[in-house]
Amino acid sequence: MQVFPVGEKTITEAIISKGSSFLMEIVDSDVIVVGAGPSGLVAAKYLAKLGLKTVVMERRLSFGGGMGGGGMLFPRIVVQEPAHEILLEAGVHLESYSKGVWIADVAESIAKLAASAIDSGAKILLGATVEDLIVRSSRVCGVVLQWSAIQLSGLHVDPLAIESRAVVDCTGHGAEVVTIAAKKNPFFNIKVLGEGSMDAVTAEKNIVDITGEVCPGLWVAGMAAAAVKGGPRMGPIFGGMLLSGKKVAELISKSLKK
Ligand code: 48H
Repeated sequence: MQVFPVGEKTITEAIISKGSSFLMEIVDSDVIVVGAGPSGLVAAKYLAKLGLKTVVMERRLSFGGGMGGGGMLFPRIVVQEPAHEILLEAGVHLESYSKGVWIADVAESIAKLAASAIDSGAKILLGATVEDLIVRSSRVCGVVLQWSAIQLSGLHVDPLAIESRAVVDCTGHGAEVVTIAAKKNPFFNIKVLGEGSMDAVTAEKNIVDITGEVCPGLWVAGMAAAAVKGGPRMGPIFGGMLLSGKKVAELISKSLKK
């Protein structure tokens, strides 16, 4: 077999020049989604489909957030109607379990939701932690970004800031971005109530209802919405996460097109 010879100089130049171009592109984004769990990936897909320049910033080096763990590590997730349509649209194979209830494979769901966000035009930056926000004239105007590896190292390295027209907190149970906004900017008057105990039926409807804007420029979706608004948790059923991601994309698109 002939293996084309590529030297270290070419490899390094290619990575630095093309990696820098990628970073230059995301400097000018319409929407920054924080977190590549199910709600973040779905939000990014529909934001991009609605014509908004979208980037997802994910702390880990992988996609899927809490979806990877299924329910207590069993590799299946439950999705109910009509959320199953979002998985079908992404090409995920579904198995009918009972009326209105569908089962999907964990790895396939993560892979295809991520691929479908990317194919729709969203960019995903892995290993990047959002540690603060840009706030100007009482409006969230972007995020402060640091490599997760730098955070873990404990080195004092100043972050970079990326502007955007909207930021979405899809960070899951911790609602990290909204919590930072609330703590550092008391004039926003945001209360982070903390999520309630489990009640799957109530939680799955509630999570969609409470998805929305928290303060000018900052939106919340997925489990982070329950954490902010005090909604119950739902356990390993993921329909609400998918519907919440889609809803936040539609709300932001409407708001930015006004
Ligand atoms: C960059 C960050 C940061 C940060 C966190 O937890 P997730 O899967 O979140 P959702 O809301 O899409 O889905 C929630 C679901 O997985 C779940 O936990 C459910 C349904 N629980 C029910 C229950 O009862 O327990 O994904 C969040 C992602 C993760 O990948 C984090 O690494 C990432 O966000 N993240 N990325 N900067 N500051 N904080």
